[in-house]
Amino acid sequence: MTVITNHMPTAELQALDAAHHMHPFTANGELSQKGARIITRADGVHLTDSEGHQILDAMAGLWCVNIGYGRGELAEVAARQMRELPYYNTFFQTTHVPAIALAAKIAELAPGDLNNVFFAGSGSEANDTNIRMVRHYWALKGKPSKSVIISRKNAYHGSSVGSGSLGGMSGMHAQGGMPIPDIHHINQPNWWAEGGDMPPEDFGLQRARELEEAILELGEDRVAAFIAEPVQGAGGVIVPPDSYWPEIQRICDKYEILLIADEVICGFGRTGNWFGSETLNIRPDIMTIAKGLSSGYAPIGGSIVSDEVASVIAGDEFNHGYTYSGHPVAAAVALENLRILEEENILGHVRDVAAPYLKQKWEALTDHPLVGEARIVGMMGSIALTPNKEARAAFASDAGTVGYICRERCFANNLVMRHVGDRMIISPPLVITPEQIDVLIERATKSLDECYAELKAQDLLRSA
Ligand code: PXG
Repeated sequence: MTVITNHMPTAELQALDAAHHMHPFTANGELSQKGARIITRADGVHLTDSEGHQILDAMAGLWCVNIGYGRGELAEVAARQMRELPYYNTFFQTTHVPAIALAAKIAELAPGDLNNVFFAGSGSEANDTNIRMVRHYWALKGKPSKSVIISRKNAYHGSSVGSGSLGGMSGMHAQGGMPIPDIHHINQPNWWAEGGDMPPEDFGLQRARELEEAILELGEDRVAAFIAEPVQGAGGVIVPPDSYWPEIQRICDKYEILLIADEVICGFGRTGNWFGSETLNIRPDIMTIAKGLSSGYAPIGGSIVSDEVASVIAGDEFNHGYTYSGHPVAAAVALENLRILEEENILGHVRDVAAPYLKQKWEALTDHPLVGEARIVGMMGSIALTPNKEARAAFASDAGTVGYICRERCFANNLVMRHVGDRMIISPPLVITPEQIDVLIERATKSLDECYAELKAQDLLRSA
């Protein structure tokens, strides 16, 4: 196969990138010394870089390319839509066919009475919508004091000022004046790192009951909503103990608290159902969606809103919206993506083939001396690296030192497997085959072996 690399040498492109391109979540000074890896094309589950390396993308881009790369149908639909109606807005009492059709399709797929869609350009924007919508909802119901949104530490809900405030990433809150007022964070259900001597199920209950404690402390008349990812993604694929979500649901039902499920990663097949809320048995009032909605082929996000909440919001002008809310090209692409997910029974492939196979191989990684726990739900998994499994010990080095070494080994072995602190995470395209999963595991194991050798050589196998 002829591999098309680039019209310019890698070094020249890297120099231009370093000179002009500010990367997100990156120490750009450091990167410009090193040079960014340049991805030139992709097909199926594989990326090609400017040096011609074929890389297995076990992160599906940034958790989003659910149907895999290279689906020409989406390109066709985008081109057709651009010719027909490249842009029109959905303000001022207008609409267009792609937005209508996509909203109707999402309403059909979403569970319960989640029948109403407010479009955004991304997950961050959608969560900003949610902040304003839930507060406005309570104001319209005559309870304007219900403005506090409870979220969790180490949650990720986006990077705008609002959504970044909802998120519980301390590194983000430390920069740029976040969080905004009336956001409250409780602890996460991360048993491996924080469960101490408790059995996981007891720990799950204890962490869920922090929600109740927070509601009672703040006052029920102050709390508007609780927001959480069914399974925390960017926080390190933290799968909660089974006891956690039923207790959260009970608490939200007991008090007058709206439940927002952030489905940006879990949605559109990632957990084996259309929504993570179905897999984890959650009944949200609002869902945040993005990423897998278009498999990342076009930027689009949104909020799926219950009939109850939508009917209250409909009683007033909601002074909120984005130029690209329901963008026709993005909406048409998303609709085609949903067609492919549905008609090719990709969720069936996840449930019956890919997820069971991956689970078996993934959990076997705990045989490796570096791997403490392995957790996986559908097609999102994590392993905790540790110097001492029995003690569930953290490394003596700064969190992320070991994870970074492992990630560098993965990159060198043509595998995109990320690290969050000292956890390694995967979220491959849903269409990955068992043969490709074998390659993934083979490269991951080789990388773990090399990482282990490097830790030994550098005397980094010490416990905190
Ligand atoms: N909610 C969740 C659960 C997410 O994972 C967002 C909201 C925000 O979506 P946008 O489209 O505004 O990025 C996300 C995004 C990482 C990483 O390092 C994860 C995300 C974004 C960037 C980096 O894993 N998730």
